[in-house]
Amino acid sequence: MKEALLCVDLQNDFYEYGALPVEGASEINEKINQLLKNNRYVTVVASQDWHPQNHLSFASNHREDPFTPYEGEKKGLGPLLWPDHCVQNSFGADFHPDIYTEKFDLIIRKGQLTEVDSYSAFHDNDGRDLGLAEYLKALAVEKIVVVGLALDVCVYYTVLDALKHGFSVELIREASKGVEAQPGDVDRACQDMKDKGAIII
Ligand code: VGL
Ligand code: ZN
Repeated sequence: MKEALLCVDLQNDFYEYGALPVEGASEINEKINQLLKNNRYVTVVASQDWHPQNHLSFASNHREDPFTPYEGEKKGLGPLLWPDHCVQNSFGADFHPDIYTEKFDLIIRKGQLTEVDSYSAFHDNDGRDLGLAEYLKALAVEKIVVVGLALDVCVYYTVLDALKHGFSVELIREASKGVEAQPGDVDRACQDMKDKGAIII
């Protein structure tokens, strides 16, 4: 079975020193680099959160505090507003310097439209296709191994979309960490991914 490795949002802003820090994020790098170096994948894809400074997922653009619920009408935003993060061409949007990015074959940049967020690497939160499923199917990929940040946000939505597209999905738990904006988010996300057919190892 042909396998792809999908590295979700391994960007400075999601590490301990970043704008939207994920606790323990740097602990996943060694495992991810091992996977990147083993050359068993048909292709290695990385997603990159890539927002304009005026992005409406940023609490600052609503004069609100980060992590407050989004209460507007736009269906491509929410449920939460975030700190400013992964602004296009900023240090925070760069991949972590320790990650072997030379192994990436394709980079999917998401969240570029001001009024729409994109948690999944497959579709934005409005349903717009980012081209990843077609790319993987053209390579006859059947199974996707998923790693990265954040387990309870972008990894979670990416895994659900991968399952919807008919791929087998394996999430490597030691190579992913969550934001846990609400206590229990990581456990709930893992349970839901399992219920929908993902393998968590
Ligand atoms: C993410 C919140 C906002 C993520 C991206 O990569 O999990 N989370 N934008
Ligand atoms: Zn974002």
